[in-house]
Amino acid sequence: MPVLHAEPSPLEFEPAQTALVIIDMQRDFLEPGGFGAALGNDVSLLHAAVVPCRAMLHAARLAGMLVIHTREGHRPDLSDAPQAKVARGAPSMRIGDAGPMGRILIRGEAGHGIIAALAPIEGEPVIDKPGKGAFYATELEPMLRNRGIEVLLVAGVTTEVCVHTTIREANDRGFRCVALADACASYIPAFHAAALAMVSAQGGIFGWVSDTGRAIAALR
Ligand code: TIU
Repeated sequence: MPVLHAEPSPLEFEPAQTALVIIDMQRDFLEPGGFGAALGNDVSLLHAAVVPCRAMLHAARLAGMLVIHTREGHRPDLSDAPQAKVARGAPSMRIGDAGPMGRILIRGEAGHGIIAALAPIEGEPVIDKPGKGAFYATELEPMLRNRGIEVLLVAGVTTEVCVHTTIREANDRGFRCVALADACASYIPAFHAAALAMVSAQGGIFGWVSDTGRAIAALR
């Protein structure tokens, strides 16, 4: 069985029981004029994750692993958007407002789409999620259980928000999670580092931390 070198310990994994989960690599978070920018963030900070995600995606496809993509967003009528989320803070544009890539964080709009470099292909499920975690109000858990998935390699943005929430949700459900450090990114670099440290601390309280170089080497 392949061994993934990781902190705090090596992890044996069966590729057929492992999924690559790429979180929210959407134009709304990575490109100017979307939700991330509306919150006042420098979206260029997320670009560091694109090439590692692409390399991991390629390796996972070659290995025949399950690849799952997620997108954060809401129905056009906002019926699945908590008022607390829509009203929060003082963004330049709120969820549902019209922006240069269409309505902010709304399903079907250009900004809601996954960036071209990481576009899903036939057979790769795309999970539309209304929250931060990919398990909340989605079909992700049965999808993983039905395929016998036990290990999740997790990449995407942002490390401390949707990636971390998903890893926490998965950990409580019994999945072994590996955060791929270089394939994750945050608008706040100190939070990226802290979020990764939190995963592997205390003997791996939420899981493991590795990187795409080590994960791709393990699949060879
Ligand atoms: N996908 C995700 O992380 N959603 C966010 O809103 N992240 C922020 O860091 N704002």
